[in-house]
Amino acid sequence: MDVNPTPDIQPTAPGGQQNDNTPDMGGGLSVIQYWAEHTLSPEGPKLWKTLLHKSACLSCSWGTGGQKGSFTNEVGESLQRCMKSVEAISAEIQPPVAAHFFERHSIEQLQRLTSLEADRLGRLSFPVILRAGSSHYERISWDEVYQIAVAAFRKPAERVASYSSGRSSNEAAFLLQLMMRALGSNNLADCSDLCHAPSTVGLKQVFGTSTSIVSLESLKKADCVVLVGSNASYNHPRLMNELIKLRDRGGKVLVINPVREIGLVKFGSPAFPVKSLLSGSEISSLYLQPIPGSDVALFVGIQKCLVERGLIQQEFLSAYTENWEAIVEQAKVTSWETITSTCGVSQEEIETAAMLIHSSQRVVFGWAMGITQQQNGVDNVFSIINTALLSGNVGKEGAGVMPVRGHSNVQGFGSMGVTVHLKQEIQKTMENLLGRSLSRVQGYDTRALIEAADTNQIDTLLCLGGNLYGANPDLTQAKRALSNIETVIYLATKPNLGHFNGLARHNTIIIPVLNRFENPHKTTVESGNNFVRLNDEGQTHLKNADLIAEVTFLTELAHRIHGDYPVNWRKLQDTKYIRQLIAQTIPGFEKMASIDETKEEFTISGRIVTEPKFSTPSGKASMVVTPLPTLTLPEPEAFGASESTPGIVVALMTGRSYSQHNTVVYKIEDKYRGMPHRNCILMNQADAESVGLQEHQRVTVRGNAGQLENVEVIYGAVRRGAALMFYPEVNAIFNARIETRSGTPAFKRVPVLVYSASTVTTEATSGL
Ligand SMILES: Nc1nc2c(c(=O)[nH]1)N[C@H]1C(S)=C(S)[C@@H](COP(=O)(O)OP(=O)(O)OC[C@H]3O[C@@H](n4cnc5c(=O)[nH]c(N)nc54)[C@H](O)[C@@H]3O)O[C@H]1N2
Ligand SMILES: Nc1nc2c(c(=O)[nH]1)N[C@H]1C(S)=C(S)[C@@H](COP(=O)(O)OP(=O)(O)OC[C@H]3O[C@@H](n4cnc5c(=O)[nH]c(N)nc54)[C@H](O)[C@@H]3O)O[C@H]1N2
Ligand code: SF4
Ligand SMILES: [Mo]
Repeated sequence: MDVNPTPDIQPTAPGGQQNDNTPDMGGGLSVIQYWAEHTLSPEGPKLWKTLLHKSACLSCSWGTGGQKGSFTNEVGESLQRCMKSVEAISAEIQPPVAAHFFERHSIEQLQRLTSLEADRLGRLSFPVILRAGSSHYERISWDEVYQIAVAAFRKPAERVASYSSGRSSNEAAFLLQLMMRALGSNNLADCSDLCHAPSTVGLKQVFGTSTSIVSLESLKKADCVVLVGSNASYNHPRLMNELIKLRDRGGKVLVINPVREIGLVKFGSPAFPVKSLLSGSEISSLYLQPIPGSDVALFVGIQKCLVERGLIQQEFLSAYTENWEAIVEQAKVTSWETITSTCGVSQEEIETAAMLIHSSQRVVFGWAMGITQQQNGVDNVFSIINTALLSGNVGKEGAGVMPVRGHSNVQGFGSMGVTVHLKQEIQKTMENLLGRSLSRVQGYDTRALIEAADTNQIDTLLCLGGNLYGANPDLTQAKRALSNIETVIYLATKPNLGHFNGLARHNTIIIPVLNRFENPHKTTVESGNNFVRLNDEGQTHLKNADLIAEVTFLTELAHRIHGDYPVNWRKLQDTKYIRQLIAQTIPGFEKMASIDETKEEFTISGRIVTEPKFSTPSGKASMVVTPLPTLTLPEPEAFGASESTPGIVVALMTGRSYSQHNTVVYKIEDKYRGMPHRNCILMNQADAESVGLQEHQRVTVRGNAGQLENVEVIYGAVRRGAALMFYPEVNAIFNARIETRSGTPAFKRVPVLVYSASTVTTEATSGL
C-alpha cells in the first residue's frame, strides 16, 4: 500500500462526535481572560509578587521558573507562564482558615465538604489534632505534636510508614528518606506509585536509567512527536508550545488517545498572541482513538508495518540493542486481525501512523497516564520504547522517549531515594552514611501500604503532602485502612478530603507548612526534563500564623528520634548542608555541592541520551517482548443487573478535568469537553443510544465497589465502548486492578455499568 502521510486526517468512526458545548479549540482567549481576572483582582498584587518570585512553578513537572526568572524555561526562553500556574498560586495565596473554624465545625460536617469546598477553606495556619473520641479538630501545641510524633515513630520500624506527594522540595524528600531509613523502615510510599511507576520500571529495564532521556533542547530538534495517553493541553500546557513550534517547522504530531481531546487537535496559545491565540494552531497531524488499555496492540501494529515493509533500522538494532529479534518475531507472528480487533484501530490507520514515524528523521515519543495507569502499564511503556528503537529514534539529538511526568517535583522525590525500589548506587551511599546496612525488608508502595493498613499492620504514618485517601481507588477501603493506623500526621498547605476522611485510630494531626515560594531557605526541585531548579527564599502572606517549613519539622522530628545519628539534623536546617549531602550521595547531583555559590541550575548528569550508549551492563538497550492484552468487559449481570436492565458496560477512563489539580478541584465545569459539572460521564452517543439513553439523562454508574447516582450523560468524542469520568469522586466506586511490576492501579480501564436508575435489581457485585 502506498501511504502518503498527509496531515490532519480526521478520525473515522467510531471515535464519537464532540458535543455542541465543546469549543473548537483548546486554550484560546479564555486563558487570557482567566489571567486578567486574577491578576487584576484584589489578589492581583500578591499573585504578581509570587509569579515574579524566583522559584519553580508549583503545578506540573514541565518546570517553568527558577533563577533566571519565573517566566523562563531551562533553555533560557522567556515564555509566559501558563494559567495552571496562576490557578495553583491563587489557591496558595488564599487567606487562612478562619481562627475558630475547627471549633465550630464537627468532623461529621467536614466530611460532607466537596474537594472544592475543602480547598476554599483557605490556608492551614496552625497545627491541629483530632483525638480519638473527639468530634472536632482542636489546636495543639508544638511540644505535644513532637511528643506524639516521637512516640509514634518508636513503634517497630516495619509498622512505620510515610507517603509523599511531589510538591515538596528535594531537601525535604532527602530528609524524609534518611529519617525513615535510619529508623530501619523502607516504607516510603509515594504518589508516583499511582502515576509514572510503570515508566520508571520500564525505562530502567531497557536503558538502565529511569527518567526521560530527552532534554528540552533535544525536543526542539524533533520533527515528529508521538503523544500517547497524555492530555497536555490541560496538564502540561507549555508542552503545547513545543508542539505548535514543531508543526510550524513542518513537523508532525501523532496523537494516540481514546478521547479526541480538543486541545490536542487545535490549541490557541497565549505564547503566540498573533498567530495562535485567537485562531488556534493545528496540533495533531493524525489522531488515533484506540480502545482503552490496548496501546500495546497498536504499537505492535506499527512495528509490524515497519517490519513488513523492511523499514526497521537493522544495523542500529544489531549494534546497540539486545533481544530485538524477539520483538521483530512477535510483530511478524501477530496477525493484523489480532492487532486491529484488540485496539479497535484499522490496519490502514496503523500503517499511516507507522509511515508518519518512518518518514520523520527525529521522533520523540511522549506519554502520560493513559499508558501507565493500566494493568499492563509496563508493557505499554516497553511497546513504545520498542517502536522508538525499531525506527532508530533513540540515541540521537531530537529523538527519544519522554515520560511526561506529574507533580512539579515528583521526579525529584524518586531521585532523592523516596521509593521502595532504591537504586543500588544510593543504597550503597546511604549505607556509608548510616554506617550500617539498610533493612532488607521490602517496603510498602502506596497500594501495598493501604493493604497493609487494612490488615492492621501499620501503626504510624507521616504524609508529606498529598491526599492519600482521595488518590486511591476504593475510598471505602482507603478510609477503613487509614482508620486502623494509630497515628497519622499530615503535613499540608491546605485542607483536603484526606484530612477529614483519612482519620487515624488515635490521633490525626495536621501540620501547616510553608510552600515552595514561602520557605525561609533555598530549596531545589527537579523537572520532568531532568533539570534542577533553585528556589529562592520567600515569605508567607499569612501574618501571625504558626506555620513551619517542612525541612524544619522533619529535622526537629528526626533530631528527637535519632539524636545526632547519622548527621547533625539541626545543622541541616541550613539547607545548604542538605544539598551538600545530596551531592555526596545521589548520583548525577554533583553540581548540587556548589549550587549555593554558583546559582547554576543544571541538567542531572547521566540522564539525557544523545548517543546510542546506555547505562545497562552491556551498554546496549535491552528490549522486552510485549504480550498483547486480552481486553474483555464483564456482562451487565456481573454488576448485579438483571437481564432486562437497559444498561451498558463500558471501559471507564478516570482522570482530570480542566480545572483541577489531582484531588483538588478548582472549578466544577470542564468547558473544553463540554461537561458542565463533576458528576458527568462522557460517552459515545451511539453507545448511549444503543441502550436507550439520551444526552443529559441522569444515570447510575456502578463499579465493583459502589455506585454514583444521578450522573449526567454527556456526549463526547470518546470512542465506542469507552467513557470518561473525574477523580477523586469516581474513586468511590471501584477497586482497581494493579499492575504487578509497578504497583500502579489501572485507573484508565475501569469496567462500569451505566444504566438508567429505575430498572435494575440490586445484588452482590463481587468478583468482577
Ligand atoms: N492542571 C493540572 N496539571 C497537572 C495535573 C492536574 O491534575 N492538573 N496533574 C499532574 C499529575 S500528578 C499528572 S500524573 C499529570 C497527568 O496528566 P495526564 O496523563 O495528561 O492526565 P489524565 O487526565 O490522567 O489522562 C490523560 C489522558 O489519557 C487518556 N487515556 C485514557 N486511557 C487511555 C488509553 O488506554 N490509551 C491512551 N493512549 N490514552 C488514554 C485520556 O483520554 C486523557 O486524555 O499531570 C500533572 N499536571
Ligand atoms: N481515579 C484516579 N485516581 C488517581 C489518578 C487518576 O488519574 N485517576 N491519578 C493518580 C496520580 S497520577 C497521582 S500523582 C495521585 C495524586 O495524589 P496526591 O499527590 O496524593 O494528591 P494531590 O491531590 O496532588 O495532593 C494535594 C494536597 O497536597 C498538599 N500540598 C500542596 N502543596 C504542598 C506542599 O508544598 N507541601 C505539603 N506538605 N503539602 C502540599 C495540599 O494540602 C493539597 O490538598 O492521584 C492518583 N489517583
Ligand atoms: S507548563 Fe507546567 S510548569 Fe510550566 S507554567 Fe504551566 S503548569 Fe507551570
Ligand atoms: Mo501523577
